[in-house]
Amino acid sequence: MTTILVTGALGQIGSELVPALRERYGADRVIATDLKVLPPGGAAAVAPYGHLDCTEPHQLHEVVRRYDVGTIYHLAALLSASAEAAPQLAWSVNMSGLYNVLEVAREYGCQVFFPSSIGVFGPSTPRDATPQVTIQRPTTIYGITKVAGELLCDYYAQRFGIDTRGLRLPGLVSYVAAPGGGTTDYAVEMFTHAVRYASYTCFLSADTRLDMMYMPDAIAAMMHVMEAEAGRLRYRNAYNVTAMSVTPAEIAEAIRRHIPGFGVDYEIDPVRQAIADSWPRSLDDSAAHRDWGWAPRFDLDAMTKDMLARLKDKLAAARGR
Ligand code: NAD
Ligand code: AKB
Repeated sequence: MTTILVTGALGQIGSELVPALRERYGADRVIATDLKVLPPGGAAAVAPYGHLDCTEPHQLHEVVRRYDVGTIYHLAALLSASAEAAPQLAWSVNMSGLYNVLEVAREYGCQVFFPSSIGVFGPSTPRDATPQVTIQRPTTIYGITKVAGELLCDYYAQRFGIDTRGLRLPGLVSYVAAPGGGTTDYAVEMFTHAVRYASYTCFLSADTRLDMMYMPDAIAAMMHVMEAEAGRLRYRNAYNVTAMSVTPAEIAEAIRRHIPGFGVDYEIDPVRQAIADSWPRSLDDSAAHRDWGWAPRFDLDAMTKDMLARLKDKLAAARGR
């Protein structure tokens, strides 16, 4: 049996994907890797863990060869706001990293998961019920790397027969690890600030509508598309998936049903607002429903209830330490 390699494993998604993969396929079969150097003793908690810079092809080769890797979940990337602050680095990590992963996959015959994003769309894309196949002319460096990534994954599938699969993920909401430099991070911050301080200053305007998804649904979607029968996948790279289309004001209102005094004010960050304004307000993910049975479990109210309960437990545990 081959093993599963996860790059960028210490980030928002990897922190929950790695335990889910280990639960399903066995703890020893999932190798977590990241650029981050763990503090002394820290590696034991996520073992098997290795330092891996995906822009260094020889490091990837070494890990794939040594652990007999058969599947790669390639999560390492700079997200939209971080990428806009460092476009050259974003190109290097997001494009060279993916190219190196695809090359090693070609050499060793690995299956590859590529997390694309709603960032592949731009101002000329229809913004409501954005179709699966539509205009993709993003105006961010993040979106450009994600469109190029989708195309590169399709190329490796067609040209070299590599089993590449991807999802266009919306903003992900989670409580395990903090998000890393995205435009949709406000949603996670709003929940954590609601529990800690009962107030939050939001960097997007109250009526900015974007797609979101709770992390358990995102993890299920990734594992589901990777296990789907290949013949059913009409759009390998990548499927639109969503769970809800919401604004900051609507999330705040949902939180207020549990924390009545929760106060939100708005101090717009022009960079992240411009990114959000270039993205869809809602996605049409009917192709994913049809082709491989995608169905989210959490809507806004279910996510809000679970997020607040988990965050309160986390805070209580931290205070009891
Ligand atoms: P994150 O920023 O939380 O984590 C990314 C991880 O990659 C970090 O731990 C970082 O240390 C690591 N990394 C950075 N450069 C690296 C390098 N050169 N080599 C190896 N590791 C490196 O991101 P995330 O939210 O976990 O996202 C993972 C993937 O999913 C990304 O490709 C992102 O574009 C995509 N995605 C995320 C979301 C979301 O809302 N979180 C939405 C759509 C798509
Ligand atoms: C970001 O905001 O950059 C990510 C994404 C939607 O790709 N969360």
